Amino acid sequence: MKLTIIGCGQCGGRIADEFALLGKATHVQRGIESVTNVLAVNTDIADLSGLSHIGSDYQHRILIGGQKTGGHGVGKINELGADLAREDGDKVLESISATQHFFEMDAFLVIAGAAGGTGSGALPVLTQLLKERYIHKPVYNLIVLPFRYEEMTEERSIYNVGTCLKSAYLVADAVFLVDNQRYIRKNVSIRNNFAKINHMVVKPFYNLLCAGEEITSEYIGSRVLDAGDIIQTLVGWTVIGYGEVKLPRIRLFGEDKLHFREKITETQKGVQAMDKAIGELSLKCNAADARRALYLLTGPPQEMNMELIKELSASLRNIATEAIIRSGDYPREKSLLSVTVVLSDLVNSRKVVAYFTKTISYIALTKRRRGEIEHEHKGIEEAFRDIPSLL
Ligand SMILES: Nc1nc2c(ncn2[C@@H]2O[C@H](COP(=O)(O)OP(=O)(O)OP(=O)(O)O)[C@@H](O)[C@H]2O)c(=O)[nH]1
Ligand SMILES: [Mg+2]
Repeated sequence: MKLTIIGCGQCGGRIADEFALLGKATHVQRGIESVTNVLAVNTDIADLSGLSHIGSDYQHRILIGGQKTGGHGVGKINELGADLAREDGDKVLESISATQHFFEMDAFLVIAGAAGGTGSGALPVLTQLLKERYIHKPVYNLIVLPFRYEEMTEERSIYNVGTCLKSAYLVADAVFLVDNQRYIRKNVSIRNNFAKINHMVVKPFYNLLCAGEEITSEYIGSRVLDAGDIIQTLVGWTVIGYGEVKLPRIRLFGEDKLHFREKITETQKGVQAMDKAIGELSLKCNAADARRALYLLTGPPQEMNMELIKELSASLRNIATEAIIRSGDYPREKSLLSVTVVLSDLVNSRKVVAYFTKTISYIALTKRRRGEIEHEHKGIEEAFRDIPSLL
């Protein structure tokens, strides 16, 4: 699958930068073009300057609202981020239409942190512009949710998250949710952590994007998971996870056959990789809430057998009880088995509902502070309607 990536704001720009690196890696390591173009869009010149892998020309690092903000960001006001993206959206569309091989790409991925100002506001607006301009291409979002400490110390973050999630849900074909809190590792400074987190956020896409683009016959699986399968799976709230298990190779002397003990553990290893992928999902959620799911098994060709695939399908079916499951195998590794899992079309994501509820409380609180009368308690559907849209 080939993606065009647009990172908005600091968070979105940095994750897009990591995707640009992934694109270079698939090209150099496998001869595969998985990322056709990567852009960063920001109101902040310093943030744009800090990127490493995205082209440094004005068509790849796009400054919006430069005259209004002086290139210094929107200070967490996501309505302003949305307005500036609307005013300068043409810059982004022009840059995209100038992309070489544009028509080879399968979908857009627009990325931002929901709690900030620029990215949170620009993401839904740019998504809408892309949907209007390129009606036949799916537009996906990848939205990063804040750390717990940010929610506690910065009141406005919750409101930004609530309005960003609602607006994105209204326009995007699917929204990947990524919870920063899930990636916190102890004893690492935040600065290093961001680089690490971004790497972990992007890694699950590596095999997923490559699998359907292989042209060398030895790397083509018996069941190829291609862009069509991925597009059919991605709808609404979505999470992604990746897990791998190393394979010790004790070959029988002079033969290319497995020792019988290894053969037994091989299936267990596959299931172990699947369990890890589920354990490492980008947002904690209940797999039974997914209406669609897919998994991709990657490993050495001799490890890919029907038994293993059957076992993995059963293992995912056990937890994603309501989902249509698509799957594929990709014979592309030497000494590890890895599993990538996508759960999509999630109904009642608890975390999302909690954001909507908290956003409503925040709106009520600001109204009370301003001396405006607040109406009585509301159900979630009514609450969803009451959250302002950025579109
Ligand atoms: N995973 C990850 N999260 C980030 C990164 N940078 C910022 N964030 C998160 O993104 C949120 C803040 O959004 P930013 O992207 O900094 O804000 P912005 O879009 O630049 O908007 P303004 O600076 O307010 O104009 C917070 O929740 C941060 O924890 C990053 O590189 N990786
Ligand atoms: Mg910023």
